[in-house]
Amino acid sequence: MTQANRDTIYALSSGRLPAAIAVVRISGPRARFAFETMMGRVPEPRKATLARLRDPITAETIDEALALWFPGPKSETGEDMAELQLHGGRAVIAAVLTILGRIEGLRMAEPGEFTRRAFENGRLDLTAVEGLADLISAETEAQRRQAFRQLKGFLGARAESWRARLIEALALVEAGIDFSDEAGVPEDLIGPALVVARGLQAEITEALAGAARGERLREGLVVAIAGPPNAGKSTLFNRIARREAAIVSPIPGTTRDVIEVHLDLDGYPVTVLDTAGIRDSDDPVEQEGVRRARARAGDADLVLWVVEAGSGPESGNTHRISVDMEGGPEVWLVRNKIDLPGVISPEMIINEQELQFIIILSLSAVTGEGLNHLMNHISRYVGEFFTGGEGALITRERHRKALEETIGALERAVKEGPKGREDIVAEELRLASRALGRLTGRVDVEDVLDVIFRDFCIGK
Ligand SMILES: Nc1nc2c(ncn2[C@@H]2O[C@H](COP(=O)(O)OP(=O)(O)OP(=O)(O)O)[C@@H](O)[C@H]2O)c(=O)[nH]1
Ligand SMILES: [Mg+2]
Repeated sequence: MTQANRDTIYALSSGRLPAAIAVVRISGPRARFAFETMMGRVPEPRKATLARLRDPITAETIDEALALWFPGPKSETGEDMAELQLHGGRAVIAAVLTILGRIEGLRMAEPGEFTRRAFENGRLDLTAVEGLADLISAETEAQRRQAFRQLKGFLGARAESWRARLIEALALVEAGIDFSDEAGVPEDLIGPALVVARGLQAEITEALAGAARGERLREGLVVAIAGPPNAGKSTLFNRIARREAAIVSPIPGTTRDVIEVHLDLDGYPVTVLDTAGIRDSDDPVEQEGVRRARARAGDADLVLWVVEAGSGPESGNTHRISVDMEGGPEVWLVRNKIDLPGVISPEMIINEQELQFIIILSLSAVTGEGLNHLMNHISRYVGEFFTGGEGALITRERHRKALEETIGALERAVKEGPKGREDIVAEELRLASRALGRLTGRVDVEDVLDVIFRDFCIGK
């Protein structure tokens, strides 16, 4: 669709009303007309201007606002954009939106539509769009940093440069195919193309190595509290959450659903889960709770396996987790209720199963003794998980999939070898570049042709 016949969209872009200030934005070919209708003029570009807004039908003044005018294509969406900073009252905004709705060619924006237009007009690539979404939902310092880097093209620029090199390599091979019988075009173009492919393969593989870190930083590291019933899991969970988020009772089998809280540990996001006590039960509801507990603990990064310290048979349950979790999360043994009489100290642990754990902590979720020690251990674990190396390039499964696909195609091209079939190498390089193009959202075959003609000047 061309610029001129697109709908002009508008929306309240700021948060919940009432508020001190509310921001209404308008984007599209009729944005100028919208300003003229409401204010009788259009402010100077990019200069905050005080303006009276009037209802064009009754001529009544609605509000006095700051008006900003961003002519396209150098605006956020790439289109003409108008922005109003109004007093954030419900009636003010309702009146302004009503007036805008009455103007022909204007309609309310759909979710994400401003950003979508920015993408369609080439103002942002797909990874930057994702970075923007992440920035808006970032809850911790480290998340904010990662999202901002991505919005600014940390991944997009890398992917584009990989793709540019790939297209050069592809152009070499295609030139070999198309013009090999013509004088002046070198025969062996596959060799140099494969050198490029091999280099890219190594670089992308290295970038993928940090993928787990980047994805986790977006979603938060998951710490699951699990263990036998009545061990004090929910009590510990409430302590960590600093509120009564889960029900605690002396009746075993109290917790059924998985409950979660989000924490900010030194700027890193952590999701803590409380789960149902794991035991065999005839109650179908409890069975489901246990199934969920096992599943979520199995998918967690770290499991705190809580038992009653010195409770003998209960700690015998510890073997179950080590069986369930093989190759899965790291598991720490948390011996709870050390305030109760008859508890043996950790140095005295003679139970072989307990000794299998790398980290054994003793605490009382009721008195709080030993809790700091646990939190310090968790902080250190989280810190170690996220640090090391520069910021992760890959933050989503989508990125990982696209890059894995790229590497797969590069691998197949490289395997074909310099003496291999040109058409196969060309096809694999094309697949690789398409996968990269999907990453940034810029799949375009035209640029392959551009490079061929630019570099070889065939001129016929
Ligand atoms: N003395 C003492 N009692 C505790 C401690 N932690 C928990 N309890 C008590 O143990 C009982 C069970 O606590 P919960 O936190 O509900 O245990 P849970 O592991 O979540 O139990 P389920 O949800 O049934 O699996 C409650 O009566 C708690 O008050 C502790 O450190 N010391
Ligand atoms: Mg519980």
